[in-house]
Amino acid sequence: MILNNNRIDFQTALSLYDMDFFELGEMADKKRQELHGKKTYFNINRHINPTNVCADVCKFCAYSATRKNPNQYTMDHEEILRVVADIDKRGAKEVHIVSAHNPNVTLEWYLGIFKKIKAAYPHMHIKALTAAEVDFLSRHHGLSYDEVLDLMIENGVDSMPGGGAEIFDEKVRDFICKGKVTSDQWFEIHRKWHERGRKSNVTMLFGHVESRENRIDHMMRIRALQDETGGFNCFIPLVYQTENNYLNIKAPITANEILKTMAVARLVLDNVLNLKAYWVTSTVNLALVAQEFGANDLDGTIEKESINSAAGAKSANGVDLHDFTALIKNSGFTPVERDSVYNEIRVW
Ligand code: V47
Repeated sequence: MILNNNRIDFQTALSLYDMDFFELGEMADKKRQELHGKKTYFNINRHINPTNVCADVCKFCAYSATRKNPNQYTMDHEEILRVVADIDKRGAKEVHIVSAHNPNVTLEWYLGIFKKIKAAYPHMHIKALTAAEVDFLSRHHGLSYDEVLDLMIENGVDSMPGGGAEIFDEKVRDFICKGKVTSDQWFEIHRKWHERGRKSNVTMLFGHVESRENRIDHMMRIRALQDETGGFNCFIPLVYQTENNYLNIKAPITANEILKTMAVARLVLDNVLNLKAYWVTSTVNLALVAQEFGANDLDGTIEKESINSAAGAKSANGVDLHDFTALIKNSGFTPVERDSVYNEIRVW
């Protein structure tokens, strides 16, 4: 297939899946090389998931304590600050803070985390609160989205992660996570965030009950908002992890379908600069291969991760920085440490 520089429409995007696998990979790689050459971005970051107590019930989630996981926890601020002190010493530049929707703690508990981190470590980038959390906090505390977003900024949040997007198709969304932030609300929150001059990411949870059409629809909705605001830094397809949850998917998605989806995303999302192969959900090995199917970002060292590892991902303890950069180099790419908004910090 030869694509000219015109925007890819829905049917063409769908037909990319039927192309020869390697030819599709080459097309995506060509686009990646035009945008980024051989650079693969990563950052030195740490995920903190301060509570797993959740008022919502998403069938794919193994992390929430109200379902199959009986082990509730809520970290106190001192514990969180100890973690940040430790990673700061070891060179981390970003904390990625995402929680469940905990109805038992105050709004001040959520916001105080950011305020205290920012006061003690002003240079630490805080990427925090998914649109699903913003929606929960707004409903639970009787605040508008504008008010919650302004409070986030006041308390030190720098950018928003892309979680809670799942699949935007309403029928699938109702099946996998009825009751939580709707697709329209998810976009409304990110639009408002971008209008404040802030950046965010956007994810897609795939490899469960969704169709290829649903994935393309998901990408097209992202492309439409990005045309308006330009506020998305990065698209992150998250591979569904099958364990300890209620979706009961018997056949996990194949590596071939994951790589095709990466390549299609690189070609369809012509206005989103970065495509992240999130090694946590794809495995490190497949993320390295994804570099040849359009991906130019491998997230980061992470150090600790609770949401995806609860559902079977081998990410509980992150990955060693030197192993990570060596793997990127050995696969023929150039590891470039970036900050949270994609300024280059160091070529490793
Ligand atoms: O929104 C939950 C997903 C997300 C499962 O913005 C699952 O840089 C796979 O959004 N299998 C949270 N995924 C993680 C997230 C994220 C991760 C890395 C980087 C960024 C970023 C954002 O985890 C949730 C949900 O879609 N998730 N359960 C599961 N069983």
